[in-house]
Amino acid sequence: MRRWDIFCRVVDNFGDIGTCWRLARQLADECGADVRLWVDNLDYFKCLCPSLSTNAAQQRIDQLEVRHWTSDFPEVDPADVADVVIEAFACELPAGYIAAMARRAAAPVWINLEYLSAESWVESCHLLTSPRAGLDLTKYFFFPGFTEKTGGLLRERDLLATRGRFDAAASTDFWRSVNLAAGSDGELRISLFCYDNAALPALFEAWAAGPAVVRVLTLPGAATEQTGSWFGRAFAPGTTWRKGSLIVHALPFLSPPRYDRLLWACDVNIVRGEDSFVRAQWAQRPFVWQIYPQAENAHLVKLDAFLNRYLEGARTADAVRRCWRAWNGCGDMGAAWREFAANRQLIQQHGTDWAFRLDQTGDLANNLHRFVNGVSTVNTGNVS
Ligand code: TRH
Repeated sequence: MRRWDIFCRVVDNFGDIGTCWRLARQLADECGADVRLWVDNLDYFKCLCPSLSTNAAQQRIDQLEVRHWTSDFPEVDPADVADVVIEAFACELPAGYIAAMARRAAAPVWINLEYLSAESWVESCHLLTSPRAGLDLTKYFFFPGFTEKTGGLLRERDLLATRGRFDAAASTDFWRSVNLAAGSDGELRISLFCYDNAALPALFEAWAAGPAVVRVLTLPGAATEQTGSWFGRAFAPGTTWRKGSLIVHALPFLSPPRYDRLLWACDVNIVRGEDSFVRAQWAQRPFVWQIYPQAENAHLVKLDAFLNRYLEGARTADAVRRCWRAWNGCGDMGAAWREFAANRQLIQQHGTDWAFRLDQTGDLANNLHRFVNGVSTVNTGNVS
């Protein structure tokens, strides 16, 4: 099971490629896999990985082979089909590639890697199979998740140790690298990565009117653009604005390791989508999540499912729930923020305990690698 093909279609934003690239690197680094990553949109990928060429059909990025997945997918020789084929987030594989999978001497292990959800049905659907009609192929559904009955979350082997070594000096170095001095006592530093959010003006008002300095670091996209609208001026990386107790700096897009360090250095993180949401959990700092909005408010069910899991037994459950729900459009943001901030130390402790619990479920890349090896052993009849 050495050769892996991962297919990633970028729907929008950075989460699809951010997750696939992270998985690909971990499979190569920690599981010795030979990975080809097929991506249909290299422009989003380049934001995460500036050394990527957006013109190359094929290129090496560290130990990975990156292929540009275009609509004119090349003819595939069955021998060129990988041992393991990952279809990320139900992106439909090219028809010619599926035909080649069916003609391969030994069928590859075919995995559909699903989106992350804390809903309880995930446990019963994890590892379900779906035979491909007319072809001798089986697809397995692999769900990330928060319990040992799911595939777990992406977490590099050394992540928690590196996080643990990130001390005050490392934090000062990080701030210097983005042209800021270290934080002072009584000041709150908050990273802000979000979608367009109707609750943002109320949150800014609460910060501006609060007793302590709140220094906000906005990331490119809606966070920075909405901040510009709120201040009524253009806002671009490198600018700083102030109103009352609120100071806002616009940061450029950071490389994934530097984004992690920002999460570790801040007192509170506001994150979105899927991958930054997971990184915030490993950061072990109080965080607020804006979930990817879906039609008919379907996302609110997923938000509550996560809150129920995350806050089980937490003393600060009400404060966290109210703040997260307000940030996702349900409630009074200003009041909810004040309650969240007042409970920050307890929420911080809860985050550390939560990360420890998550760590017990293993990590997604290694769980997936183990599962795939189990399937291939059964398929080839090599059960010892
Ligand atoms: O960009 P997103 O909104 O992606 C979303 C979600 O994945 C969502 O579930 C999916 O349906 C949709 O895309 C199509 O948010 P997410 O998932 O947090 O991805 C952002 C990635 O960008 C993540 O890997 C972190 C990374 N990042 C950096 O590396 N540097 C940065 O400066 C920032 C702001 C993000």
